[in-house]
Order: sequence, then C-alpha cells, then structure tokens
Amino acid sequence: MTNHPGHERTDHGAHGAHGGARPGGLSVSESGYTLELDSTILTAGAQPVTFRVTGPDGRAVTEFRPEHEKELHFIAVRRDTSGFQHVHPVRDEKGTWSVELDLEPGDWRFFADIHPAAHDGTLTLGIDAAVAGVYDPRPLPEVAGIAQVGAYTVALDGELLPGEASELTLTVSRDGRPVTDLQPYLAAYGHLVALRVGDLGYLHVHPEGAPGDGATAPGPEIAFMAVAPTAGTYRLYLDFQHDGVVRTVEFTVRTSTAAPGSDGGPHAASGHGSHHHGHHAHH
Ligand SMILES: [Cu+2]
Repeated sequence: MTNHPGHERTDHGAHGAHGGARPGGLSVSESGYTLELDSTILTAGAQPVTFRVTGPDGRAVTEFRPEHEKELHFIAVRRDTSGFQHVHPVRDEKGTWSVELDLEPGDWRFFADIHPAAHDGTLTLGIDAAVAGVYDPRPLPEVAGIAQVGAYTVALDGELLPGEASELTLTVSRDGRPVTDLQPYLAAYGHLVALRVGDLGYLHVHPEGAPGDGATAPGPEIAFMAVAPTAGTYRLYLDFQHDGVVRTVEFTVRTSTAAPGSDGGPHAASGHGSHHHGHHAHH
C-alpha cells in the first residue's frame, strides 16, 4: 500500500496513543481477533443478536479491559448510515455476547469496539449483516451544523480536518436554553461515534475531559478530539444523557482544509439553504 506515488500517508496522528488517522472497523479480523455473528442473515424488527470475538487461539475471548465502563461497545448502523444504535451487549462466561437490536431491512454494519486483555490496545472489528425484507435506502442527510432530537438542539462547532487532530464542540440546549446539567453516561458527558461515508470506516474520537475531573462542566458544551483519515464526508452520532434518558443526535459533516482559527471559508455556506452551519464560531 506504500507504492502509490504521490499518496501521502499520515500514520502518526497529532493526538494521543491511538493517534493514527487510519480508520477502524473495516476488518472483520485484525491482530488475530475476529468478530463472529451466530447468524449474518437476520429478520427485520426487534430481536436478540448473538456473537463472539475469537482470539489468536481460535477460542472465544472472555478477558477484556473495560473502556468507558464497558468491556464491549457495539455499534449497529445500516449501510445507508440510518438506524444508528450504540448498545452494550451482555457476555456469558463462555464468551458469547447477546444484545437486543431493532433492525429495518437492508445491509447493516456491526462494530465491536474492544480491548482484549491479551492485546496491546483497542480494536474495532466490523462485520456485515443482511436483514431480510424490502430495502428502502435513505439518502444521506444534508450537511448541517445543527441537529435536533425531541426538545433538544445540538450545535456542532469546529472543523473536521483530514489527517490532523481537531476539536469538535457540541453544544446542547433544550427549548432554547443551554443545558448545564448533563448526566455522566459511561464516564463521559457525551459519546461521539464518527463514520466515513462510503465505507463506514470508524474514526477514533476522544472526549476532552471527564465528569469529576474538576475542570469539565456538565454542559452545555461537550468537546472531542477527532481525526478524519481522509478528506470526505462523515457521519457523526452523539449520545448524551439528560433527565435520565440517553438520546442520540446525528450530523453529516464534510472535512475542511482550512487551518483552525482561519475564517470558515466558502465551505461554511455551501448552499444548503437555511441550514446553520456552525462553522463560524472559532475559539
Ligand atoms: Cu458504548
């Protein structure tokens, strides 16, 4: 893969131990660990889905290091990027995981985000599943800096940069008022999953600060460091908890080539009518 003339690689991301901009989740098997579904053909609707992660010895792994309070974070998303679900399966002592999913017909991608105890670091494995029925694919939602779920509005500020770490800030309000009492959910005020449109490559996103660290406020802002592996379009899914309920908002984002701190540039008003883009505020 290094013999493409002129192809620039940025293996050493600017941020943290996992810093590489290389996306995860594109492989069903990596470093000897493999994600195995009991069935890759599923019926539509709510149902339990069972799977395991096998290790280099071929056996189901039963020793994991918890990350954000869970041994395994499971993401399900249809290939058209709809239907996002971030859930936490339960494992039995033999290493079989089960989780309740609600699936519409179509092609799905499932991700398992794990840190096997015998492995040096985290892995994101991905696998396809086919859900029977009439598939009605949805067009990609337009790029926008504002998203809504119920009475909540979330504004996205910051640029997603190819090959470079940058800060994304999500500001939560309800009925027009900033929310300042977000609840910790899995040791953070928010969990952000970012997927590349086209192959659903899974980005490494790190929350900035944690509840109880003496510096991180419970809203209205939630900050993350993210690296886009390449220029392109990405889908962002934020889970946050307030009033005892976890909610998810979704964004479609295009990478920027503008240096942080410079003017937002022409992409900030890319002609999607009245959408507010949130790129105008810089810190
Ligand atoms: Cu999780």
